[in-house]
Amino acid sequence: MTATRSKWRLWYNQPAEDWNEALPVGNGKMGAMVFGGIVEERLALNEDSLWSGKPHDDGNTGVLQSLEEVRGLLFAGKYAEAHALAEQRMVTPNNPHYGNYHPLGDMYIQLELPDSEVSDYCRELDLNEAVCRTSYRMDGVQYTREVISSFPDQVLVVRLEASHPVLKGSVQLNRERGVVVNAAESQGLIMQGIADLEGVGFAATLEVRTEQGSCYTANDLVFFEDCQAVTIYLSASTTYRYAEPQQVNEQVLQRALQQQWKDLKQTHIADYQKLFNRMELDLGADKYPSLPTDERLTLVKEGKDDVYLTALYVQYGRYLLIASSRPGTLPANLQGIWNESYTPPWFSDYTININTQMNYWHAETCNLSELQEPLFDLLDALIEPGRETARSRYDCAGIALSTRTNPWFNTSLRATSSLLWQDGAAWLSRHYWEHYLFTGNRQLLEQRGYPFMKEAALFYIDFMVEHPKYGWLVSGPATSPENRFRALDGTITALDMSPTMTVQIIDDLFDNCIRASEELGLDVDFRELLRQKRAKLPPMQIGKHGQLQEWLEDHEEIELGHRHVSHLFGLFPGHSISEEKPELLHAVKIALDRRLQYGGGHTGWSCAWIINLWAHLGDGDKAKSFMDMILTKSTYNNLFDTHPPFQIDGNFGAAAGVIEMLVQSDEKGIRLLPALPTAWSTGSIQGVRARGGFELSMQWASGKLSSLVITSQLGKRCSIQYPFQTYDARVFCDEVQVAAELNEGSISFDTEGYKTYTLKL
Ligand code: FUC
Repeated sequence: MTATRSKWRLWYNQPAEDWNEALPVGNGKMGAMVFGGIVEERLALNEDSLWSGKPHDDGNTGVLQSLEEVRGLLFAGKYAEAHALAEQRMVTPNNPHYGNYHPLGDMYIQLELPDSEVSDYCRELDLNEAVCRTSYRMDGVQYTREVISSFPDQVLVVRLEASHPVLKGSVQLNRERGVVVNAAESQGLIMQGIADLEGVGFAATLEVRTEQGSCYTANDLVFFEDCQAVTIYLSASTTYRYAEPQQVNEQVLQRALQQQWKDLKQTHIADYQKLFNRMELDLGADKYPSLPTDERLTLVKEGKDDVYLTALYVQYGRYLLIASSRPGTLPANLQGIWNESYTPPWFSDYTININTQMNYWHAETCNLSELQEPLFDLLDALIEPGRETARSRYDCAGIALSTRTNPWFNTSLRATSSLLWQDGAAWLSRHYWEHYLFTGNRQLLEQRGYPFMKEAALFYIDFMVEHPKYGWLVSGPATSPENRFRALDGTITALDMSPTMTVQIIDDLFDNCIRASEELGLDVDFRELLRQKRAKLPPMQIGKHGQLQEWLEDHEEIELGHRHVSHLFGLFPGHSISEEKPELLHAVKIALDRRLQYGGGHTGWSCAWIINLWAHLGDGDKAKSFMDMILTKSTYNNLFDTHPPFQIDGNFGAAAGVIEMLVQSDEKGIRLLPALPTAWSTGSIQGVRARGGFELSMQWASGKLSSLVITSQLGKRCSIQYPFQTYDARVFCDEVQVAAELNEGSISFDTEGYKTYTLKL
């Protein structure tokens, strides 16, 4: 086995020099960054639930007593006093027990190799098989190494092979903090420890099997010699899920060891491909097939165009979600599941004022719907703590989630007044609703989605108050994440009542709740109440620069290029602003242009959001220029997004953005090639999903659609928007022509009773 020629792969001619060059594998639970060293292999290991800290009570005393006063001061335009009082009474300092996502440790494999030249070195991450490979030749011997993290067998496996029985070396498990490593009874090691600050207890258990040669354990090392092949199996678990992690590891390893390596690997590949193979993408000819990934990236940084690298980035975004978010695991955190630091940026938590949501923006469109399950599990687990926070902080029903949460389900951390933001639950609830729109899974909507959405809405019913001057229903004190402004009284603050994003999120939530309750035939009175309240929300306002205003008043922006573009939520991921409201759409464009003129989009995720916004403004060339910016400014050699440092949201958000350039959908229908850039004039996509339960495959040439096949999973009416009048548009189904209404640039037809349609152009 040497390096493959799989279509989708990241590959390099040298080992990783640091963690940001290593290659990620994962099964949602166990992750590793593989360095591909020649003499020494390092796998930096992770387990998704390995958190320091523990559940704790932040105490919310004082918030409620100050709420009316802070609101009164904001209504009176006394921003300085409101800010001071909120800082004093409404913030909750960081509690160390909030904890951090911690590394599991490292596996080191040392090889004793001849003192000779290395040739034919290659290190690759094969996205078609989810296998990480390293291969090289020395002294006439071919050495190969494969690493997988298997979801079906819940083990991480390293397989070393040599063309002659010469493999000699050792395997070790290590961790900088708080572990004991012991030899197992067989040929293995057990590493056990407890994470800091009364965090989880954990165990990593390793077993080594060899073909030919011998193998033995001494101290905390497993040695092997004269082997043709060495297979290392690792299982890791924590007390977050199991009372006895070590016992669980033993059971997992027993099952894995009964299988031949090739069978275990095949089961892993088959399981992975069930997800990965659902979508294909081609944005044009690959100009540099013989160049390794890092060299391609350098070319792009020098201004060359590389459509394959963009398509690879999308497929990598899909790979990374499959590797970091599987049913039964925790959702992908700020770094997915890959982290080597004990003090990772922002705790490597769930930051829910954009980042966690962005992690899942591509899940539905990229045909990985079920990978949202961990997010839904998190949401359900947040209901009780969210209720408690809503009650104790604000005396409100429903649930209140602020800027961040974590596997301890903390819902009360608001360390400065610029984090006084309550809209986390409302924003996250749209993932449940969108999941329904894409899949039609009514049972999930009824049992979990709608109850969560309703809880989120109940909070605002209680929390909103009438603005004394305008009569609008407003929510606050609140912020436009994480931006500040200079108020009329000169105060620099983040606090206001109902910033634009808050209005848009509440509007979106109420709208979705109304639709869901209609769909389910539930809660007629509640639905009516939501309609009444929704009608009283503040309008979208246009400010002095012609921009969509970010706050209720047209405050002076102080950081004109701020990374968040919160007030543009209504364009994407929301859809309340569209071409039906041209004035607002224009104001969005001015707001976006202003942000960019002053350096906006400078973090990876911010740039990724901007791709999606330009896609929804219908400007493919601009959208592409920000995809290029991701590659040039915010991408490490292993194609991880960098904030900086590494943060995975940009990987996912940019993948989503590319898809939004090709297909968009809402209740009005499906738009084909809504923002196709000039440079992607010929291409194809298969298996992309649209709302209404549709799956599409299409090709385009010279910038025009040339074929389209639609598969309907729910038998719903399908409306397609594309300038069909320039073509002879007919819809065929099994050679039977389906009656289609041909309107201005759109085509609609019923899919009832039919499965697959081919649109002849
Ligand atoms: C938000 C952003 C930061 C960072 C953090 C994890 O707070 O403003 O840029 O991405 O999340």
